[in-house]
Amino acid sequence: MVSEIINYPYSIWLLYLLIFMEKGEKMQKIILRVLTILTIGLNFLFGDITGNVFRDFPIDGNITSDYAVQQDNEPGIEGITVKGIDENGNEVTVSTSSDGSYILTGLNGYVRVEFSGWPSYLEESPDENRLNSSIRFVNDGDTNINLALHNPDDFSSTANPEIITPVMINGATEVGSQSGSERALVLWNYQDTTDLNYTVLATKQEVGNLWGIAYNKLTKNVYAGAILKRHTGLLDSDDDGYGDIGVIYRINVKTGEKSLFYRFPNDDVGLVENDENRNLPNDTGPSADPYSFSKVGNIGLGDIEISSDSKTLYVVNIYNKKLYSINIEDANLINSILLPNECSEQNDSRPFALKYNDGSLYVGVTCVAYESKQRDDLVSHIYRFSPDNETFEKVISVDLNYTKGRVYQEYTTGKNVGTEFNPWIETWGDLYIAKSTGGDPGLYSLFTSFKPFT
Ligand SMILES: [Ca+2]
Ligand SMILES: [Ca+2]
Repeated sequence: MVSEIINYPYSIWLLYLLIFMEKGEKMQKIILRVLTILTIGLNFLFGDITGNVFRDFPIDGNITSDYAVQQDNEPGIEGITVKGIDENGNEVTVSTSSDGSYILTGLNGYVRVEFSGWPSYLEESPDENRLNSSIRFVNDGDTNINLALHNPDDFSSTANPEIITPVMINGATEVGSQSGSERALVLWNYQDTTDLNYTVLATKQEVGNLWGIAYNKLTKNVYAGAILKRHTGLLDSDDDGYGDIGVIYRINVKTGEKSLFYRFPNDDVGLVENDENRNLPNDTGPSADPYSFSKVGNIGLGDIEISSDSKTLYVVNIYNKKLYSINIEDANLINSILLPNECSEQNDSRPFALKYNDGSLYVGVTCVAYESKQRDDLVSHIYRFSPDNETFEKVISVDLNYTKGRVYQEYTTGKNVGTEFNPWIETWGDLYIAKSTGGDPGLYSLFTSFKPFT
């Protein structure tokens, strides 16, 4: 009540004070009731317009959120311009505060409220009551004049959407073999974590070993890039004796149709022997695979991403350390740009990660200390890429020389193993040979050397 009283026009204040001076308690109550009624009426004439601008997300925990309604997990948006123009032509312009709220004061009667100045990746949210518009016609004194904004890339009509992921299983890609018939790309529902009720989109004999995934929501095509991993095979479709590591496949989720979308020439991605030369078995049993040991993480492709408008596929090339842009429509190369390299030795840079988020493309580059062999040189960098002027802006750097939790403890020595990241190595003999966590140490020796990769 006190806060409301403060907002009373001056004349009402005087009246209120006079009543209190009379000290007539019964009369006070009557007058307060009258004042309350007056307040409601006067708010209509002299009140403020208030509201909130916030970000809509499709999911709150495990339940679907309502669009145009602010749930607990949905933050306010700072810095949105709110302009009010009343029926007398008075104008007031404010900017939303850090919690997304705003107040328009000094307007009267009917007011046109205009919201503007939000980032281009956000749009007005759908609203079943059709009230969530950036232009509103309200009365002075109205509250909860809110604006909900959302990123269409985030949209989901369900809390249990389909997800697609590669699966890496030991063995060669030989057509008709046990390992070749294994799954390489699967689709299932996000919340189905126990029943393994998945759909196989592609097998190893069709696509080899995959990592990078990008999805075109307009055409329902999933794009998947090959990657070199020890013990798991790659196709050799051109039969040149080398595994196909520069390939990106296009697979339609609805029709199952598969095709090669893009292939980097061997010179651009590096070479690794094919399954036969790597002596990979035609089943899922163990293999030595010595040829690929020094090449994992040094050749081939990193992650791939698709732009919000579904027109451009971005690809990280680990081998030549470039970011590629490929036209989704005709699979023509748009351009390639050398990635930033801030490592103490140029050969220590390993680009890999890629993520398109809220209208920006982010790329991860790790300094792996291959040349320097100094743990203090281990650093992870994240850059934001601007396609318009083809520049990179550093967002964050994280030193990776900190002590982390152990992976396990040696049985015989009690030594904690895996408490730090190590400089990059390419020779088997440089691995740390840890003793077993139990049983015969000789029989169960573990070979470890944890490498950071962003
Ligand atoms: Ca919501
Ligand atoms: Ca080949």
